[in-house]
Amino acid sequence: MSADLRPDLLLADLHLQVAKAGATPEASFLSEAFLRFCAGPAREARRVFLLGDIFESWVGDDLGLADYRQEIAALRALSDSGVEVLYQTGNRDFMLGRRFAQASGAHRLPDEWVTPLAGQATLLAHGDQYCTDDIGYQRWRRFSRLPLAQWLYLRLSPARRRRIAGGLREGKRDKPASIMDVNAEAIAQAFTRHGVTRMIHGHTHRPMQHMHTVQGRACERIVLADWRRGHIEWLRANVDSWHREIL
Ligand SMILES: [Mn+2]
Repeated sequence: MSADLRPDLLLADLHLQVAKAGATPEASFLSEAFLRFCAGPAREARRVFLLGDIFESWVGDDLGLADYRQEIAALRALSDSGVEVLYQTGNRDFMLGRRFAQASGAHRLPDEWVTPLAGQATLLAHGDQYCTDDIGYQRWRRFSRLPLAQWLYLRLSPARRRRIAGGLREGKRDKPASIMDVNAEAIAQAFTRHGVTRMIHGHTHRPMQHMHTVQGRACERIVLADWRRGHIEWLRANVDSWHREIL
């Protein structure tokens, strides 16, 4: 049997918005771009990695499956076509649950995941866990991942859940840019903890290729771009190289 030469595609921070009557042009632009991606370039991949914040807001599977019906159907068609769809959750869509996985056919990965990619073991993450200078956020992150906190949240009314999610988005706007980026020490520790020399993450919306030296070893950190009007991007990892594809 010949080797599988299909590429892996990686994307993050699509921030897909709920498409409904009166939706902003931005919302439908992103949604249409995602549907085109799923029906087009993604079909040639071996694996598609969604590294978090696929959805601008996910307030529970009961509401999300209806809010994002088209996007989930597109993921289902993609996974049914034989492409492995894998995802991590971000700070916006960490409430993605089992019913999302069942409906989409996508498989959830832990918050840090090492996999062979473009010829070397690569650590994948959303990236918010490395923003350790934002102490308030890290405290919130720990709390919001507690099963009891999530259980209680899901018992609130839909309107209340949406209000809380909206309030959290607003609160983030006043923070200084410096604490919104990753912390160098947290990054070094992640390279060391997983024994890898390459990592790929999103979250910061600062697409870049960074070189780090960690315990004498050269390490590469690739930051994925967020999606916005006029800039749709994913990373294509081939057998032994990678590049960004930008629409
Ligand atoms: Mn994020």
